[in-house]
Amino acid sequence: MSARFDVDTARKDFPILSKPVRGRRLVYLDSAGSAQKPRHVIDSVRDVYENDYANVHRGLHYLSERASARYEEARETVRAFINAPEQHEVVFTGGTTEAINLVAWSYGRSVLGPGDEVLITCAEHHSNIVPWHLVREQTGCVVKAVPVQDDGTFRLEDFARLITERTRVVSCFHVSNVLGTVLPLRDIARLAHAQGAVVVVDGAQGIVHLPVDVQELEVDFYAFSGHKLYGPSGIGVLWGRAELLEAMPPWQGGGGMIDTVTLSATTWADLPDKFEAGTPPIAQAIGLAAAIDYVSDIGIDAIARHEQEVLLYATQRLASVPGLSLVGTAAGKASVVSFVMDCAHPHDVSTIIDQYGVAVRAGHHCAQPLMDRFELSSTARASLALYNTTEDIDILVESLEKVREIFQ
Ligand code: 7TS
Repeated sequence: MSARFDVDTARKDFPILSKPVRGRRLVYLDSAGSAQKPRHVIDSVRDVYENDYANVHRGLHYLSERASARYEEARETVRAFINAPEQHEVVFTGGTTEAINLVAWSYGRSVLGPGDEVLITCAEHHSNIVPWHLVREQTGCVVKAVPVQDDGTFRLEDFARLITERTRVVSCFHVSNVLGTVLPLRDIARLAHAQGAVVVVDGAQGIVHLPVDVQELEVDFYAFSGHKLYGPSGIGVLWGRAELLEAMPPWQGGGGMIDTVTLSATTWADLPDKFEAGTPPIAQAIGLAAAIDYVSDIGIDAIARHEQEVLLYATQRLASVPGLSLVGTAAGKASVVSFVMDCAHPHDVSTIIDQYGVAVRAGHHCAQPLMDRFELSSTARASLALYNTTEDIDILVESLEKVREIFQ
């Protein structure tokens, strides 16, 4: 792991960053939406298709064996990255959304009954709200939400108050995709476990900015997507404790997840195959492993330190733009900066600064309950990745000055 991180060198690893946008330098500040890909990932995906591609776990021929071996090596790479105890606890999914749906449909539907409680927070992405609403319709469970303070902070005492003996599941983000707030997962897990509830973590943003050790966090499930971690889209991970996954029924049926099938009955395969029905995202899993290798080579701590420097700079510069308000200023937050301007709607802000090559996301960020809480319909959001620089922030701030000139 390198102690010093050189952002200019790292930027050269990402081919897209040197392509002009509207004739200007690309300032890509939408990595919370999806991150750009380093050449190492792009090359590894191409390499699979050029050299080692076939369906996995089905053929006994050379290419199927090669593809299967690489697919399973990818699982080991993920296991090591999150320090999961066992390789078979790592289930490949299509993304965070599918991973949370797996937990909701399989675990949730089997343990939840009328009046049982699922505790989320008011800042969840819709993918950690809607699956629980769907399961509520089937089970009669109750979905409650932990409130947020004005600065984007969550109070542990609110978790303590809302986790009761009726709570069966606590499902919450690691890093908020709107506020950047980091939740104290281990403290939450201890409160939940004391009441016999399990903890599901939406790690879509957490895995990108923080070192994740699922054993140290003491959580029960951790879900994330490849595409936000510099890997391909269409691949994600659900890690779960073996004893929980083993007791859970499959939620999708098909090839690859069975032990035996007759016309009248099916028995399931062991973990992790039980939860991987159908042809999995093969090249994508291998590409995700390449992304993890890339990130691990630089060092997630070095990346986090760099991002924190740029975040501090961005926070200070944006706070000095007249009429701009930051949404989410919790201490220790990760690299997501949401803001609103008094002179223009976030959609207009985003459209105008796009003319200067600046890509930010504007909208509700799939977190409508959080928007309601702050009485906003949307925000603009600059989200950072390892390749962002203070120069990117300077260009962002200059382009926001243009917005002010237009609207005032
Ligand atoms: N959870 C969080 C916290 C997220 O930020 C996202 C995606 C998801 C879940 C869903 O991930 P997926 O890969 O399954 O789609 N967030 C965003 C975003 O903030 N802007 O675009 C996508």
